[in-house]
Amino acid sequence: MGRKQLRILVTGGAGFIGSNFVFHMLKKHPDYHIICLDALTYAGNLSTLKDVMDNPQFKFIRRDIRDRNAIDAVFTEYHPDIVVNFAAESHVDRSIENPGIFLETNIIGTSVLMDASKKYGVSRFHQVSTDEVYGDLPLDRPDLLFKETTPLHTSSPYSASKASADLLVQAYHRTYGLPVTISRCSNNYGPYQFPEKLIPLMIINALNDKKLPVYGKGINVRDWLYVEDHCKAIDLILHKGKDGEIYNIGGHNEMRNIDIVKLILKKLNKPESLIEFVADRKGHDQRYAIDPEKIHTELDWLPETMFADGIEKTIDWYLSNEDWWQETTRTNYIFI
Ligand code: NAD
Ligand code: TDX
Repeated sequence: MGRKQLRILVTGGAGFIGSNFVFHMLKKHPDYHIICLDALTYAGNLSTLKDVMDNPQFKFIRRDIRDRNAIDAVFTEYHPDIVVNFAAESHVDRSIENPGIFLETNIIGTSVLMDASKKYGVSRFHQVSTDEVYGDLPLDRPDLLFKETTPLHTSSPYSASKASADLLVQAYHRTYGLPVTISRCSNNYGPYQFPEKLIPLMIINALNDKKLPVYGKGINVRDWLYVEDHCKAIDLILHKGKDGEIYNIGGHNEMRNIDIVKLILKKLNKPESLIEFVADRKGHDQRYAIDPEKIHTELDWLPETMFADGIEKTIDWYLSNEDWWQETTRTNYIFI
């Protein structure tokens, strides 16, 4: 893909990773046009985008990726060269309570976007997927990692819906020749993460001297990546990735939930007595661990933010942006 003033349609850009991606792209490629499409569900927050709303290269449109007519009209009006699909229902606990909306948005919504991409023509459809499509790894086998060739083996309705979308993306590539790429990233953390996810929930509860609910014994392992590193990896895939390929993204940073919770309490100078062990998540995945060798060797990507720095920056961000999380927890239904 040569240098060109690309028009990129970013779906789910009012959410956590999508908004960080919008910021990254406007900064890194100031000549690109970014069209941000988001339905503003409970997880989407327009105030997140306030600093870029007046940027002439940026346009926000409130649309639902399940709405075929609306999506068709968006493609007619904006002619995107590239689509990056972040839009999704993303919280595992919600998928266990109410799977239906996950199937609608994550599977049907993705197919609606790909139908429009096929009809109007795009040079790339990029699907933002997750390491959860591989299922989990045992805690006592640190030698095992998820590779791009690891079979899909999902646990929750959320991960099953994301894996279904991945299969559809591959089907559109093989059947219709749609130029696609898929990235599967490990757990992200950083600014603007909705406070139902582990790290922001624990920071905010600790600040409010509320109990910190740790599922089971807290020994489940996640592989954490600073959100900016994820955004840089997607940018690279758009420009240098090969059609039809899948790229795992992760930084070899495995941690137990309980250790993250204790670290947050320590940084905030709060007592460990705030920790409350609660009933385990149904079907709780034990361990995720990404092998990022392919994106490293083929696209020269490496994570830049070490966890010690990233968690510090993240805690500082929540400390200085209380307005954001107060507003988002007031206006949107969440579990805290
Ligand atoms: P998020 O829940 O913070 O944001 C999702 C955004 O999508 C919200 O702004 C929401 O309003 C929007 N949205 C939801 N349904 C929509 C619809 N029908 N039409 C249009 N917009 C809709 O999620 P996130 O954590 O930023 O995750 C973004 C993507 O990255 C998801 O596809 C997720 O599966 C994937 N992912 C997330 C992580 C992680 O750790 N958070 C890791 C790997 C992959
Ligand atoms: O209150 C909690 N207590 C707790 O112990 C919450 C919310 C979570 N947990 C545990 C469950 C997990 O083992 O912490 C771990 C992380 O939980 P989440 O933040 O809900 O993330 P996870 O289930 O790992 O999924 C995340 O990573 C992959 C994102 O939400 C997904 O969108 C992404 O695909």
